[in-house]
Amino acid sequence: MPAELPRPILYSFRRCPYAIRARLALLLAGMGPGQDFELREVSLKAKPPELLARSAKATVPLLELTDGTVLAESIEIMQWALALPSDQAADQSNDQLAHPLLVQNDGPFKHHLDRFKYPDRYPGADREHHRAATEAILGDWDGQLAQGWLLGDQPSWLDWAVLPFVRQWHLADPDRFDRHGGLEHLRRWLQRFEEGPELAAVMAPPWARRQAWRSPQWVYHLALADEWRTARACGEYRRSTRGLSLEQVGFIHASGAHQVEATFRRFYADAEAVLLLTLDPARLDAPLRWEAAPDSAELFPHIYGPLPVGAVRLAEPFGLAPVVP
Ligand SMILES: N[C@@H](CCC(=O)N[C@@H](CS)C(=O)NCC(=O)O)C(=O)O
Repeated sequence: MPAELPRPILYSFRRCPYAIRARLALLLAGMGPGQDFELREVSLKAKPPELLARSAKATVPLLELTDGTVLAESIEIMQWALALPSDQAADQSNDQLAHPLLVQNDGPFKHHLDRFKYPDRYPGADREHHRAATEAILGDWDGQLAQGWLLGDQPSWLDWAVLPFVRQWHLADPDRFDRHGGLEHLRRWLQRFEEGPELAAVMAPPWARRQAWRSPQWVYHLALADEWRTARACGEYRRSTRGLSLEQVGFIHASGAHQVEATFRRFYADAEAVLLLTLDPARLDAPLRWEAAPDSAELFPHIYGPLPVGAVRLAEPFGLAPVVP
């Protein structure tokens, strides 16, 4: 079999507006996940070690090029994908990062949007104040959209960069957005985006998945949801595999990133509520050994002791995607 050529790697998060703008740019540039780059959907609650190793801030999106270059800002990814000029020294007007509307979007608009959407996450945030601040900015943008798009009568990188954030405002309070006077141009602009094929494409597989990418540096365990609930209540998990305890087997069965589906098919396919636990080996107290299963030469991770709840980075519902005939 011919060796696979190295491809850029995109770390992304389905709902993140910065990641959406990066995926849109890659789509518009004619690139696709699985072909032109590898897509790694990330859980922001458990960022994979590979992402943490690439950037201290470890935000998504992040694009790692095959020569090791790391693009850790969504606008850099857009510049790269759309081959936008990015030479600040040559021409200030070509520097997308400095565009006043982008600066306003990524700065004050995003600041107020977050506090308007999630006032509970920001102690002391006055939702009405932040809503009014975002509405004032939207009103300004509406004036710019008289020609249809932010930079004229054709869509540009700036529209793709800003639209995912305005979409979030719409999702936060659809009734108010739809009734608001003075936002007619902006509503038409957003509606075209929300109903267009580009957004639909980048929000669905293969561009966006609901399950996180599995790092080969972690190990995985399939658990019945009620057994995991019991473990959380007492601080440690003591099941080995379906129907057998740690005491009966002597270790807890686990899988490597590439083995989860096969394990699921063998033991859990008919179970009702199955969770995939993502385990961080560095947080285990007991020894972890890769050992051959009794009837095969394939090595599996075995944990020789109870699993502390704190070693589980993620617990997500798991099932296999239906097979498309
Ligand atoms: N300036 C960055 C911002 C990216 C960003 O903040 N992404 C969020 C998700 S929407 C994130 O990764 N948050 C996780 C964190 O900050 O730890 C960009 O444009 O790419």
